[in-house]
Amino acid sequence: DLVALFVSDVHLTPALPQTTTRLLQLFAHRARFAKQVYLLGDMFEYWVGDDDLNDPYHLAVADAIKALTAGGTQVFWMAGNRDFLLGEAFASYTGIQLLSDPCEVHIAGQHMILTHGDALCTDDLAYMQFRNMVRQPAWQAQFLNQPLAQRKQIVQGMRAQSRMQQAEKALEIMDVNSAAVDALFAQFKAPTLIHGHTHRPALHNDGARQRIVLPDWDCDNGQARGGWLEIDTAGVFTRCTVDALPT
Ligand code: OKV
Ligand code: MN
Repeated sequence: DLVALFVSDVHLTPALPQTTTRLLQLFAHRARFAKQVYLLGDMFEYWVGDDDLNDPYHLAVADAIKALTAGGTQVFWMAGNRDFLLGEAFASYTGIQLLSDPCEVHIAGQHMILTHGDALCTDDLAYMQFRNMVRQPAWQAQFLNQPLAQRKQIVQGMRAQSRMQQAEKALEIMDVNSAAVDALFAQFKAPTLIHGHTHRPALHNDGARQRIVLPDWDCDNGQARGGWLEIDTAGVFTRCTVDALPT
């Protein structure tokens, strides 16, 4: 029996209609049978503030999450490096519960650590600096104080600059730092770590501990990338791909 399901890095945007459809299918079908759903970051390609919830695309996604929580499934949300500005207004509209990063959970008798994963990429010094800046409440308050259109423009500018420097691709494939992973395992003393972000889906098991890396999604561009992780009542994990969804 399905207990919980873990998803991250869907990068929802109207520019990826097939990816959006697949995620909504997951929410409408398999996820309904889970007691809990954990959304572990970068569900949106970017999020500039909860006042953008009026956007019909964002509203459609929010309504799909709302239908899940209304059906009795608990939905937990952890911020990624693209949607860290999602806040209480979105949470109360959809019924999701916001998680801090990292966080410790016990599910189906398993003690585990959940994190988005970007904080583990400590070798990327420039990104760590950027992250420290934009995660500060004061920085966020002044950013959110600007008009919605201006915020969108700022983020589009960042994205264009990132593409221009071809930094996006190079940095996006950067992997976790193993000392940062060791420190996280040591801090929580849990044998299991689940994260996304790196776009390197894998199951790393060294006998003492396991690190499960969730896949990124891209069902457009002629690809069928994407999937989620399930845990059943016996505490057994299953990795599922988008191919398992109804067509
Ligand atoms: C994505 C990464 C650039 C890594 C910014 C609010 C802020 C979203 C954003 C801006 C950057 C994503 C959306 C990009 C990933 C990089 C560099 C390294 C390690 C805000 C919401 F700051 F304005 F509030 N961002 N872009 N990197 O250019 O696509 O993942 S991005
Ligand atoms: Mn990410």
